Amino acid sequence: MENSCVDSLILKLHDVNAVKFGEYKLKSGMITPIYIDLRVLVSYPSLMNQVSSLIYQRAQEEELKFDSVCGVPYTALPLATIICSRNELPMLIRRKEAKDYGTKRMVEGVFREGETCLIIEDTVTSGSSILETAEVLYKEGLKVTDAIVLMDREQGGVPMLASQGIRLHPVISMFKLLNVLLAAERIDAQTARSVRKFILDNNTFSPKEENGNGSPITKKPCNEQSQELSYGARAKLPNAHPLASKLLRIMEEKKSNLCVSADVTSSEELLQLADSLGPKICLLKTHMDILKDFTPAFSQDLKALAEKHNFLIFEDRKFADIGNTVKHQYEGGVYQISSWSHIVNAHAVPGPGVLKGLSAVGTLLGRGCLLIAQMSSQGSLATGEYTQAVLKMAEEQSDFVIGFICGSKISKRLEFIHMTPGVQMQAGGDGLGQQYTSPDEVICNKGSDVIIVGRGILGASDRLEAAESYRKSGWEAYTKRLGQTGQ
Ligand code: S5P
Repeated sequence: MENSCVDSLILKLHDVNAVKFGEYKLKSGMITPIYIDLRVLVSYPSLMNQVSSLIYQRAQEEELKFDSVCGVPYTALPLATIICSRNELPMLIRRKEAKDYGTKRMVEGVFREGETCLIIEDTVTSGSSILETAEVLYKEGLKVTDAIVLMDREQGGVPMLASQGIRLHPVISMFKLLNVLLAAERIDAQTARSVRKFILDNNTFSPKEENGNGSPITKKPCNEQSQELSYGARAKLPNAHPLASKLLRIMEEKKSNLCVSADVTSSEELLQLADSLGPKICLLKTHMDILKDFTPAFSQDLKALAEKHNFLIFEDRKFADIGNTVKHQYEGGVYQISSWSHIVNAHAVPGPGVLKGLSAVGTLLGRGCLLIAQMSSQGSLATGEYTQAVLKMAEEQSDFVIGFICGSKISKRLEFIHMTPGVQMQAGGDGLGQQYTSPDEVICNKGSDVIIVGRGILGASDRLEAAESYRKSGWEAYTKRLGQTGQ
């Protein structure tokens, strides 16, 4: 879906007061700083048409297969009608109450048992009204696998419905809406921040997992988890950064959440590693400044190997300076990092300027950045409130930040990728402060997405065999987390 179409729709929704900022009381009694009221849409026919087209486009993008369409009453009913009429699709109407005469049917329209119905909804908070409609359809023998929503408030609807076997595809999500309104100066940074905070603090699906000290979320043990989406499903989230989507797709395709940290000092050895371990990994992490013989030609060879084996390159540069300096460090100098590395990382210490400087170079090239939210080394200062501040910085610049270097899952936003270094099969350390955790602990219990392994593989007598065993462990921990087996 064209970003510009969604952006212009967001501005129009704001024009017609379908999105309001202030203090509004919800049905639950809760006070919200943002109110979405799409009931006004019926008064704006061209907007109705635009919204209906985008909803239908979303279904096409996902290549959804269905036999009929049902709008959740009442606001989504006319939207479903337009979609069905324009595209000549059979529609079903769900009654709110069974009529007390005649057929007593809860679902009007012609259908056969076992057919699939696509649900359309205007706004989702928890996902409960979609589920309610799905349950009525189930009772009639219909199947519901997917739903499309115009506006997802990102308060737990996607994972809640996923846990019930329904994939929810939003056209607009709350964070996207805020970014567009902020960029267009319709709202100020303070308003955007307070809405973001409200949304993050009021997740309806999983209970609040932060403790009062602002410590990061650590996942419950695997078997107690319910909020999970596969890497492949996360790749398709509408707000996912294209590079994050690409990495998630690679992970799903190659069944690998392994990033090898290729900390070797000769370029020949690095290329040999990339070529031999390439099929096992989703990502190759480098420290170019430890190579004794770097040349620009070498970085091009590495890029070619990344294409050959379908992995991404992550230069672990840990930028930590003012925007203007990191811009030069990223683009120029000996290494010209931005020309060959898909992903880089940065410390949040300098404040948001570090990301502004990097994104000035990286955005046009389609690059992405990981923020260092926690470190694996003993005595690290990146904890507690610092980690929380990093999280906020990432949310505010999610058009360039694709995730985190961290010890455990710290953000509930499924678009962010969590990567964890300090991984070996056996817990322990290296005598210089490094601390190791096992792949199972990192992926399954801590809820991270990618294991970063250096010496666990480089120090093995058979590096390929070691890489395969880390890939297998990481993947098994992930499938365990998803509650699946045997992949
Ligand atoms: O907190 C961190 C962040 C990073 S990026 N701890 C880390 O160890 N790293 C990097 O991960 C580190 O620079 C090294 O390249 C790799 C870990 O290597 P290993 O040999 O200890 O697995």
